[in-house]
Amino acid sequence: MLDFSDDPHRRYNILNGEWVLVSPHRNKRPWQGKVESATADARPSYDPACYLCPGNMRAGGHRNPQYRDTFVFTNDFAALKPDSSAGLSENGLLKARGERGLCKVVCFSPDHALTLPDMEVEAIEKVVDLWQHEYRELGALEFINHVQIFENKGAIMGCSNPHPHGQIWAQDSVPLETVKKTERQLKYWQARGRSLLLDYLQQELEAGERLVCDNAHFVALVPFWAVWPYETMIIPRRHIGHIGMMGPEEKKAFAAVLKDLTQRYDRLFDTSFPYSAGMHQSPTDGQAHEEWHFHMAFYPPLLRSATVKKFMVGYEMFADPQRDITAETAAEQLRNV
Ligand code: H2U
Repeated sequence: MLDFSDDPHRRYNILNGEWVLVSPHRNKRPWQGKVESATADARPSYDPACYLCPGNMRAGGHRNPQYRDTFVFTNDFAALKPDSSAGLSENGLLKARGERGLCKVVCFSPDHALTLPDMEVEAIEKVVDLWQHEYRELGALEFINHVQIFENKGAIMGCSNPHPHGQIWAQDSVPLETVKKTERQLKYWQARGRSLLLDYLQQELEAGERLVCDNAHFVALVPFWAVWPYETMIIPRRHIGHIGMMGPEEKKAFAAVLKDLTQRYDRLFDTSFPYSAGMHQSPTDGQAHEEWHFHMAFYPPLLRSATVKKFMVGYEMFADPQRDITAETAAEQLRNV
């Protein structure tokens, strides 16, 4: 019988079909790395040099309005453009495809000093409203088959500006991670007529050991197959395929669980916790996608303090991802902070 807290083992990700190597016994090895204390990050509520603050100039001569809640604009350095040429280009073994799309930047708050966990639930709800609106509007465009909503938080994650904001990249093609998740959810849906992720959630609610926090409509947990040390996932209790399907009570509850989870992150290492967080949801390709179950994943890079980061290197670059601290231990720590 496998001892999850001691034996090296691999765990299977039911959503994308990948494996992660777990080496819990390595937690007993001595740590001689450097642990630095995090520097306090006090910021003003308004920064005249910030390109996201209300009333300020952005690149290319655009001025932000005096927005009071949220503000969305087309990225001035968009990775995708709506009018670029589409179509396949093939030359022997060299294959390429023109890609059309749109990129937007979403300011969560006019207050430069805040982050999601500092914001009031009512203010986060306005961000959820905006995400919902953008998913619907962008997804309805004829050439948009996938809408990726995400937030990069913290300089350590390559975020260029501490002003609370996220991004949306909407495009013609469905990216590989969503293709993989669609395939597995569809297979399960066709075989059993049930949602893969909802059945998974049921099993996690019964087990309890990987749960972090929850409310009437959402559960946050460390997935069994988590790769990043403190990776988490927010799963709705109802079978909804995308953020466009959330009702008013669900949006409120989603805002509340976002605050709860990110506050726990901040308390874990007493720092403004960096992460990349993103929603995975139904593609907007005109299909019904009944198999899809919305979820939001958080991939934080920190390992054991505000400054000790996990590097995905060596074996992980060439073979599979690997972790030492188990999903169960990470969940327990996040539950207890
Ligand atoms: P990050 O949070 O990942 O650094 O992204 C901020 C985005 O803001 C980035 O994609 C855009 C950058 O292109 N941006 C503008 O659209 N206008 C500006 O004036 C500066 C930055």
